[in-house]
Amino acid sequence: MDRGIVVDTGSSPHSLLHPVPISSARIDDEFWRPRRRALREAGLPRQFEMCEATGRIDNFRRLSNGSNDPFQGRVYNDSDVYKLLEAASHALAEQHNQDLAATTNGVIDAIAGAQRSDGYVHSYFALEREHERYSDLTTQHELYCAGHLIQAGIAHRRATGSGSRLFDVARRFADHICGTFGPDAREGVDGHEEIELALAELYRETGDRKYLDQSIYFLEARGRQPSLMPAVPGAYERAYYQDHLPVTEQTEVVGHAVRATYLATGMMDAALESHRPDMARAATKLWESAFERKSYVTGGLGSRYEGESFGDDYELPNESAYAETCAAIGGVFWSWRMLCRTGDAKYADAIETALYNGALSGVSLDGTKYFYVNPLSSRGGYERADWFDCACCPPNIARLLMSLPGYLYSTSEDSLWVHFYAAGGVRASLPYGGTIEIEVETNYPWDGDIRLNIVDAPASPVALRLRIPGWCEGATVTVNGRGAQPDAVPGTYLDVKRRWTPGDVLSLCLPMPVRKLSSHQRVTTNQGRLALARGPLIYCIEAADHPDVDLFEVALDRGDDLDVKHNRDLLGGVTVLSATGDRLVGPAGQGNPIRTAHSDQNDQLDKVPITAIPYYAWGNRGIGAMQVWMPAISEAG
Ligand code: FUB
Ligand code: ZN
Repeated sequence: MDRGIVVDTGSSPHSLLHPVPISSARIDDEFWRPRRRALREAGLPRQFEMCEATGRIDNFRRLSNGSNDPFQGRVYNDSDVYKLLEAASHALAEQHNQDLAATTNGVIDAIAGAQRSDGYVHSYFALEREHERYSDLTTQHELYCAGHLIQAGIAHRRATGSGSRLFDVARRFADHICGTFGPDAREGVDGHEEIELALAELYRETGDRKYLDQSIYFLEARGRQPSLMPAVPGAYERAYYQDHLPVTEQTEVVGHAVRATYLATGMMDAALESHRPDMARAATKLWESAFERKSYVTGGLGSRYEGESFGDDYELPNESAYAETCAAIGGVFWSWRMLCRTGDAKYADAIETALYNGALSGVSLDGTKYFYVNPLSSRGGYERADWFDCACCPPNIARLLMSLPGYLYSTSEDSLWVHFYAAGGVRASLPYGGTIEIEVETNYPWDGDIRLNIVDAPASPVALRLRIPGWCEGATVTVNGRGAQPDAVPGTYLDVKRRWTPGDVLSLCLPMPVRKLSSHQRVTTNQGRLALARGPLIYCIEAADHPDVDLFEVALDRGDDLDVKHNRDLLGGVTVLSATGDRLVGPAGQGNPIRTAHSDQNDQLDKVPITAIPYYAWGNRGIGAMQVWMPAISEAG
């Protein structure tokens, strides 16, 4: 119990970093607190209502109440309920809530009632379809659902203690799976990865090696010749399922984006838990492919609607970006394990980008509406929804944000690592002995001043390892008002090691000038364009701030400075960037999409005020156009 985040690498022999449990870290800031509260108080209850209204929970009840009611919805609907239970469990771990606990227990009863006598649980493959069990692992998500049940069970046990009924149900199903699949039993692998990471986590939770072996079996069952995934009607080509090559031979991230991120996450679990440098090597290559050549500036992953998939290198269209919320979240899970194994700050940078941008945009400010697809440009007409037929994203963003305290800090040897900056605090045991407690004061991400107040520390020296984000030039540190360390290199952790005493104050300043970003020349849609960023936030312009302007005619001057102002009354409090931009007006009579090249020079420029808001906050003021990448002009020539 109380080991916190589902990604519990505490026992991982090949992890450099050790986790700090959710309940040992506190987030108490103006940025995360309101949105996490909105999710906890409005979003989670609403998601439970939607699961009820759409028959997702009745699907379980029909197996125990003798009603013979038909199954409702999509074959993988059980997984939405499990992810929601996981989110609720994280919320309960942090703060008890009578209503949430009661709702959670009611749903757990329904699931427990649906478990078959041999441990199997899937509300679709039951009763009239019991005989179809495991008949189509390629497309039917049975082990995917099982994985989410296992993760939910673990989170519930960590939140509530060893008597968790959900955990018992999940473990029995895991035992059933271990007894069914393997080299000496039935060979098989699921078309949607998820069981792999869940079984690795179950190994961490129980110490029973058979779960890790089973996870590795499923990893290695991918990409065999011939495939273990039958090409059933309606199936995609093998690369969609990452089944085109053995996983350790894959070097380019391909296929369905959520599947690909979950696969790499599972590979990293194998690398963290057992001696599998081959898995780590392959996952590292895949990470470079995904994050260095196929990732949006927002941390969005997966550029194609077709197959919800990764595209080619630098294929990153804005308006037709897919960038599913779940894929950005999968990228966080994956990068977190890369970070745990290496301590390399570039993985933390990737997590931060998704957290503040392409994942966070998945939920509305009030916590009750969701994006599935996260474009970087919209002509309007696109808005968040309460729910979806395929509702994978709402509970996924909920479970990520509810587990957020577990991502802020890690420990190693005599060090406390501070990965992400949020007001609050942490009390952590250090592997070399002793406990360190700090209070954090900051207004991050709106400014980069961070104050760490030492509350408690061991008598021996402790290193505070502070992440200097890759975007931050000129960071400075003082201890008790005196300059401590000159070299704060962007994209590294800065070590400040000393004997700390209660009352010591470490101040970190991360300057946050506005940054104008451009794209690699191969990102064709972004040529001649720039995007705005400040600190970890990517900005966009939205119609609501420009009522009389067509956003697609707005350009920014490369040389112009932008004003930076915090507006407490806008969008829950945001720092906005403003400038005088240019409205591009084409030469008279030239409405045709194709013009002679020289006529571009005749474009007229009108001055227009531009206001940019953080990308995560767009779409909270009605339906309207939005742009991240804006045309850039150079008036100075
Ligand atoms: O197939 C289950 C989930 O639904 C996937 O992860 C999402 O991409 C959506 O297709
Ligand atoms: Zn999704």
